Amino acid sequence: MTPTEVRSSPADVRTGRRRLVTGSIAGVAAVVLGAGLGELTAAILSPGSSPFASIGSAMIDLAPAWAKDTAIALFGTNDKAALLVGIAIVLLVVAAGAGVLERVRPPWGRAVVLLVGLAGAIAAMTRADSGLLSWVPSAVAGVAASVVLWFLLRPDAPPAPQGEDRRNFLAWSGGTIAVGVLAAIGGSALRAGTRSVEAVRSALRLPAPAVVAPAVPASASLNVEGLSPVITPNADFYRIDTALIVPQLDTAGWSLRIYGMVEQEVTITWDELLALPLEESYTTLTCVSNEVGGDLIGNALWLGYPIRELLKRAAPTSDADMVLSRSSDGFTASTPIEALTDDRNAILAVGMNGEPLPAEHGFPVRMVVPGLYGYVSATKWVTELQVTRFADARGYWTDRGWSDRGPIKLESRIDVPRGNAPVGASVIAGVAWHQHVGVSGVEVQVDDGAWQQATLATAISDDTWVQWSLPWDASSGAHTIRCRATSVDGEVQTPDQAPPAPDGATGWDEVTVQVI
Ligand SMILES: Nc1nc2c(c(=O)[nH]1)N[C@H]1C(S)=C(S)[C@@H](COP(=O)(O)O)O[C@H]1N2
Ligand SMILES: [Mo]
Repeated sequence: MTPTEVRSSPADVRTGRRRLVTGSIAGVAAVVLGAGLGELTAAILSPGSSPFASIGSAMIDLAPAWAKDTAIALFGTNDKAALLVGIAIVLLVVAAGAGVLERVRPPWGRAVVLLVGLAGAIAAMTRADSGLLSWVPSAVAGVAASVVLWFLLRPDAPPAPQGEDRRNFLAWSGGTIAVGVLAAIGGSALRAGTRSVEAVRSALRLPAPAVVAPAVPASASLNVEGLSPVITPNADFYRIDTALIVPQLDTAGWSLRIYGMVEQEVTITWDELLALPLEESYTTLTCVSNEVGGDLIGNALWLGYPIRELLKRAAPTSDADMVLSRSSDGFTASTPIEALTDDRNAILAVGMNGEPLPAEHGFPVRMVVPGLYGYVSATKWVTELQVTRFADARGYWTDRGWSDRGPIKLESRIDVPRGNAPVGASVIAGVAWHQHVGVSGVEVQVDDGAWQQATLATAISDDTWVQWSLPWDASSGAHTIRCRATSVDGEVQTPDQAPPAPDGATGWDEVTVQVI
């Protein structure tokens, strides 16, 4: 063997590198075109079948609980945008890899691209709200990408094009990317133009309540700048759910079915629901993922019909102890049946702060149950109530390691001051909550001083949070402020720190402020 046989010549290295580059470019171009055509097809067929969203949704459902908790902790309510960016990056890397593979071992690159399309199609078909044709957009994406990949790297094309060939290759690749991007833009424009459910929603006039909520007393608000308003405007209300694409449910097709361990199965349509005497109530929703000091909490005026009345019609059997509510997109929540049959305002809500529910908060109908974290009670886009037993069925998050029951824990939060405060700052203020139990007091400690009673605003009810404040004479320097609440039943908020999983965070909120 002579040395020249094992060592690559400089020309070989250059050719090898060019193959790598042309392969990557062709792979990316093919996949961008496929993805764009897939999104356009989805926009025409049904938004729920978008290849991107299907793969993203499948990842949300398959991801281990810790990954989701980390995503919520890192990105908060932007967790979905972060996921989509992540998928796009991974897809581009896979695309480049498939292109190189096609260059050196055809047809394996095309096979990889087809497999990705197949994965999207399977993901789309396994969604709870999938239709007969949900696989089509991903199939279009996979087939288009593999045909284009074949064309750009076809066997008779020079493996490492130069001169005229190279310019041709780059022109075809660039054109392919441009067509893909245009298709994606066209798809999203089409989708924006056909938001028919938004039209249904904005044309809707909800009936006047049969039971009007008592007016919020002026003393519910302490009028401190920077303090969370007593009622959270819809636009500022936190949003947490597993839906990458907000389900688009028309009132015309909506119905709720109550079945399972009942004597009488009950189905109610939208018109039947609206004809019932609807009741208004203020309830503060809280997410179990809320960290101490976190903002996954909001208070609204809800309009709806008591679930207890509908359950009465269905007549649950006496051994049932849970209601598994299900949304159109397959989310489920396990609610203890007593929370839906006792006298609290557990409702099928249609209105939020005087408007129909916003789409992302569950239009047209969601559940609201005072006293329980959202994951076991607040099902949005709800379509089914299955009366069952904790021993026989589990909710979406229960299956992923969270507690099967989720009563909201006693908590309090400091809203003012946060970060820096000017010398002369004169108030410490925040909110406290223990829904369906009620808060009787809040104490504040500055540095290592004595605990001081804060002024408590008038709570709207035991089902809502309450504002609190304490006058403060801020001297310059760093100060640490803590707060702790006491509930109506005498419980004092524990200093023991617990993370959100598996049944809600505990501990005292503590902020350090620089007074300058
Ligand atoms: N369909 C559906 N409903 C859902 C969820 C979901 O993922 N899907 N998430 C629940 C959780 S965990 C919470 S905290 C509340 C949040 O309601 P919001 O987004 O209106 O604030 O909705 C609940 N309802
Ligand atoms: Mo939640």
